[in-house]
Amino acid sequence: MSPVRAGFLGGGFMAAVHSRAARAAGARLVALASSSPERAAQAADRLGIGRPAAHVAELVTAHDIDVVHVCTPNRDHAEQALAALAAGKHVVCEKPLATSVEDARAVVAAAAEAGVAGAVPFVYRYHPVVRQARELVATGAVGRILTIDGAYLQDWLLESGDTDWRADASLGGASRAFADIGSHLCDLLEFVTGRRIVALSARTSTVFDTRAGSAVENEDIAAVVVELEGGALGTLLVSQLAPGRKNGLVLELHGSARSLRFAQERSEELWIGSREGSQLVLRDPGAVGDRGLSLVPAGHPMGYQDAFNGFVADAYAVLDGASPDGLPTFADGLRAAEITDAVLTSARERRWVDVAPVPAPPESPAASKELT
Ligand code: SOE
Repeated sequence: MSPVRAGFLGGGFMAAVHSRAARAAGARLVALASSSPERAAQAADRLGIGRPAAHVAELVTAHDIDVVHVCTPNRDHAEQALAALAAGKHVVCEKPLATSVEDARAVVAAAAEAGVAGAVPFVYRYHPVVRQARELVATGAVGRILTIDGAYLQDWLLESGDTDWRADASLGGASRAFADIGSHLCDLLEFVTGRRIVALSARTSTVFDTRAGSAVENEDIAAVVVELEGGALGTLLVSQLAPGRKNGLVLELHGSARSLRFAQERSEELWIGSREGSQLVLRDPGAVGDRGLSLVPAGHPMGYQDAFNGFVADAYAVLDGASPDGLPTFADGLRAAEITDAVLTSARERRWVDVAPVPAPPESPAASKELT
């Protein structure tokens, strides 16, 4: 297939990560649009992307673009994804897919209708040891899953002077910490265990009423108790005010035979616990589940950008008609919106809330639309 021709909306940290991954996947980096033509020109130059676009509409309708990467503030994700889908583009949209369940549903429906691919970067699925953990659960090595202990802790919003658009509910959405990083934790939990969250009870807190002089209307912290299909119970803590935790995503599960623990800041390791003794397994290309995600031999640490590169390579493979195992699609973006909505409802009404079951995937000729 001719190289995928990629366009980018947004010029910040995630646009840099997406563009590096697109380049690694062999794409042509055609154009970038941002909040102004000047910012687009600066970002296109900094990221080595073909040309700046005057605005979003120009980019999503460009004849020489096949895939649009949406890397803008959360409020714009659904609208921009819908515009790209309406133009027949495949879309890789940063999470959250939308800031409401209703908008997320609309994006899922639009992608199915357009018969194009839609992916959302729940990229922690792409660490090889995460696939190994998933395989150990799927093959029964862990036994019956009994409990989950998960957390996603950061410290970049620890001080009242720390802020960015995520702390503005009109740009980031009604949920901040949970929608931003709790969504990764829940996606990883459901992906590794193969079991859905069926009910939850949540509390949230906002430590500072204002940040850098602006009112704050979304949460800094979420504590959630979850019940999974099959009866497993779990506790999840999400905070962006945990000193010293930079990107502290941790998932630990306890089965009737073994326990597993993955810590993203030590992404080459998988802890496997048992009553007879425990082991710390290092990433190994020959391990079950690796599926070719290991790009280098054991002992040569891979990292976050490698995981992202694996995700984008899979997202692009769909354009060739492939169905990569474990690719997070728009359906997973909708799932995250449903769980986030349940967390906000539970915290507001101080009660257990059932989480909407996952609908059957719509029959769609997704990505059957070969690139011309
Ligand atoms: C900021 O919290 C952030 O960049 C998230 O938006 C990403 O999804 C996460 O992977 C790292 O932290």
